[in-house]
Amino acid sequence: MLTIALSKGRILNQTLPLLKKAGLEIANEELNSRKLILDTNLDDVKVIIIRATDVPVFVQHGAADIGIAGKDVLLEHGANGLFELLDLGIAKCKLMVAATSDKQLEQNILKVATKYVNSARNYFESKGQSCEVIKLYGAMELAPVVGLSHCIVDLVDTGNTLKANGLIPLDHIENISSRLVVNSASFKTKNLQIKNWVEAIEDNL
Ligand code: PRT
Ligand code: MG
Repeated sequence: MLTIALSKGRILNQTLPLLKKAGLEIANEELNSRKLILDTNLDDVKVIIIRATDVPVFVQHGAADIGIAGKDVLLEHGANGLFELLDLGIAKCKLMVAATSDKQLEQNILKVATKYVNSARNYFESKGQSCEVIKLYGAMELAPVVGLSHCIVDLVDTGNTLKANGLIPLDHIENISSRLVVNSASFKTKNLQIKNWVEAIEDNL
């Protein structure tokens, strides 16, 4: 049995067609049901659909053999116990620093609001900039506007969300897209089955 963990939300809609092209289908009744473990057209493959941030956790601990999640989430989680095998090139965006003006970044200790605390800390440390990272779970764009922080680290696609909140994109930290990851133990014990799936997906990208 192979278990694949998918991120619900915007990544899911772009993942299902990729899986279908590789020969894996989930019936609409399954997708629309309240079940958390979904059957597929294949007897030996099950799919679980969970929050994006939980995908690397399930894969790291072997509760799922394969996972699909954003590079943002994977960077934040760390590479412990999992291998990144494929860039799926979907749900693309950029991890960026944004603020009301570039002057805001000129601080002895920069206050940064973000959901990506590890990525933010690593980025500013690598630049030799001292920072205080404030963890938020959403609406990061609000933080500089209400004086909670000097800047934010967040995902940017069109830039419309930043603009609507009076923020400008400043530093580019990382290009983000969704990646296929594999549990490192499963990669050994189920190597052939996993390799076949990865190749089938890759061939249809
Ligand atoms: O809702 P939940 O907390 O479970 O998770 P989530 O909200 O993180 O999930 P979801 O469905 O939004 O998917 C998030 C994943 O999609 C991220 O981990 C990325 O890998 C990927 N992705 C790609 C994005 C974006 N593009 C994106 N633009 N995730 C979020 N955004 C947001 C961004 O945070 C900002 O608020 O969209 C806004 C910016 O968009 P623009 O176009 O206005 O710049
Ligand atoms: Mg969401």
